[in-house]
Amino acid sequence: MRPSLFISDLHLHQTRPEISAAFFHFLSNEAAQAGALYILGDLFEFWVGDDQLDRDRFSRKVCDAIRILSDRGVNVFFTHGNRDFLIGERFATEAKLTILTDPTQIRLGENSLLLLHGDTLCTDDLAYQQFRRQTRDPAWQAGILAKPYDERVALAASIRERSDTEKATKAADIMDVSLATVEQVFRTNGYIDMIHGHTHRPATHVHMVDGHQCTRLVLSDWQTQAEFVNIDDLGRRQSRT
Ligand code: LP5
Ligand code: MN
Repeated sequence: MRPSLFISDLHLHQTRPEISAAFFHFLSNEAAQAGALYILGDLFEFWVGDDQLDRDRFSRKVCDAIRILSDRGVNVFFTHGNRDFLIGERFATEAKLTILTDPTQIRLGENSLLLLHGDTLCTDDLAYQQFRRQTRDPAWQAGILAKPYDERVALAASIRERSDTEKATKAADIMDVSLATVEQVFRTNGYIDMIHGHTHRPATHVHMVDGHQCTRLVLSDWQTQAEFVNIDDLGRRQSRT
């Protein structure tokens, strides 16, 4: 059996050629040897709707590279991030991947794992949670998707700018996960281990929750090289780069 690989927070964009190169290399090497690839959100720097595939050649190239991986027999899964929550069924079909709800439980060998982007754990960041509620509302999304593409790109840039301005004034711990929320998520999901990204604080945390030992693996964002976690078919973690 081939292992499962987990990645998140690549923030792919044509202005980050070194990360794009690392991603394409990863797809044709490590990922091509895997049984499954789980992309846990923020694959793209931003996504304004699936017509981005027609309007942006770089996005099309990423989509095609994922489809080639899928055609090689690797099962590809995707969870929405806070940058690419507008990825839809057209992208999924053309990239030949499956969109997972957040959170999703999977089984690897003896072990179950909970997969999520991680932004839902950051409940102390009230401004972000308000933004999240608004942007995940299907009516809001339909209104946005009805706007012209160029307008959506400009809107995304202005939200990015405002987000960066607001982040500069937020305390660092506000932007990390809330421990109480993490414990509650372990509780409601039967104390299985979890993997998430979003915080860009790679680590392996062990939590004791109601007498259960639970592991929370936080994926790294991609800065200069491929960053992935490899879990074998028995559910054992093999390596981290
Ligand atoms: O992204 P990151 O990691 O730097 O920061 C996040 C939170 N910020 C966000 C916003 C994204 O960066 C921007 C997403 C744009 C792409 C989507 C475009 C598609 C829709 C528009 C196109 C039509 O998620 C940041 C968190 C941080 O993680 C840590 O968890 O703190 O949260 C914020 O900064 C949120 C701000 O506090 C509030 C943002 C207000 C924006 C208001 C715009 C109103 C939108 C209405 C538009 C009609
Ligand atoms: Mn994120």
